[in-house]
Amino acid sequence: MSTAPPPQFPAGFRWGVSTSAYQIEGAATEDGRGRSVWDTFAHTPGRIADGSTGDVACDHYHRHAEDVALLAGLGVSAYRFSVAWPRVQPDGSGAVNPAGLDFYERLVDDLLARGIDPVATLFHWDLPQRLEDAGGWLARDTAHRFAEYADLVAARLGDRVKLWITLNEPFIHMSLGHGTGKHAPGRTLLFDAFPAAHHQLLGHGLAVAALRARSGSPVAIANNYSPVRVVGDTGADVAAGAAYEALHNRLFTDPLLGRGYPEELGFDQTPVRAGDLDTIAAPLDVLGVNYYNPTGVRAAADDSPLPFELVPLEGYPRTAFDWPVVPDGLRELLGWLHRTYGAALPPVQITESGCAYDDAPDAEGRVPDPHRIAYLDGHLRALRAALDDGVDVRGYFVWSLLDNWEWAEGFTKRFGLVHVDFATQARTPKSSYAWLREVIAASRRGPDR
Ligand code: PNW
Repeated sequence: MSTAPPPQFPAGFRWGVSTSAYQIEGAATEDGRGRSVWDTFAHTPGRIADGSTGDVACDHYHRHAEDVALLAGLGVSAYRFSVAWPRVQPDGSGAVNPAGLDFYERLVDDLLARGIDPVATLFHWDLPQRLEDAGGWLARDTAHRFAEYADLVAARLGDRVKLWITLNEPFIHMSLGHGTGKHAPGRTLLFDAFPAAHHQLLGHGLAVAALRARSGSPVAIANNYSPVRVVGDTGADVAAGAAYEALHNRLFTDPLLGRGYPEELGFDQTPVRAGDLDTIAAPLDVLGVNYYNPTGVRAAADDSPLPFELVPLEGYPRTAFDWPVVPDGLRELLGWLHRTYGAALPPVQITESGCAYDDAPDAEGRVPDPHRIAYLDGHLRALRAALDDGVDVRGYFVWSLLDNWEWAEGFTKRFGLVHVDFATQARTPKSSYAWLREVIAASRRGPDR
């Protein structure tokens, strides 16, 4: 870690932390909540590394007041949470569960009372199981159901949520949820998962219109990006890098920013109907960027069904997830977005950035996490460099406030600024929490240090 003071950011820069509903809320069967694909998946033996489920998770549904106090103590200007669709509409369409909307209204009002901007993600992968039973995101109708749900949430909270995020990481939901089956709903369609991409994007576009009709707040989507590092120097390696870039970084962003789907991927365009691309390209106020690490890519072996092979990047420190720590990748990525999309690129907010380490309390009950401090310090310096390069970045959200239920990894990966003892639900701010609090406070004071 650099010993220089952390860099300064412009006045009005949005400091935040992010979470998602299924990863923290628990209370899976309370107050009328319906089942989601993640309830089904987590309760299927063999799917989750430690056999756990999100039934209780961080028990945030009952401890939200304590968690909002932790946000206030950190001094963030914004909090990104997600609304669980099956809490609001247990069957994914039709009847509304008033207790679900009441919960998010209490949370939003509590945040506002503390001077924290509520940033609401409408879909962070927890599709109502009833909709999955009717085809899920492979069915076009799900896009219309999503817009109906967005309208319901905005009708209640449209005057108080300060930034809407329609979808979280539709690429991961398509690829891991519908391509490889590592995530819910566990489909293994490989490249035939494209309809799940198109229908998510169509749902996004329809939801943008619904949100604009109900709320004056800006609208965004949160995509994950990974700068591509070609490993090898043959023409085939370079071509493989370009193919992976089209899949991971452009499949969703090209159509969102008015360019249509990248043709070189050769996806069957049957699900794309007249007018869909215009709906999807509805202007965005902000592009949410989730960044974790770059990806090493080289040409695949001749007998591979894929046009590329992913290879671990050597020579970097690694997190507990075995992801390489590459802060410069953030600057590289933002430069790539800036060059690739030019004037079509909306202002950016980093909607997720963070790392998992095996953090545990020491003999004094403190939780030192110097690796996370070094990680965040490096990424903030890279972000500052990207601003100096001319990229318009308006904020930085850390994943995550709390150690939480990390999808297929269960409770084995701790991403929090706050340690959670899952046996007692005790929350203990880690040393990174105190560090970030000082960075935010210093940034607010301005450059006279
Ligand atoms: C994101 N991958 O997920 C999600 O938005 C969060 O809910 C999650 O907790 C966080 O990143 C940390 O994983 C990802 O395998 C899940 O490349 C998997 C991958 C990337 C992002």
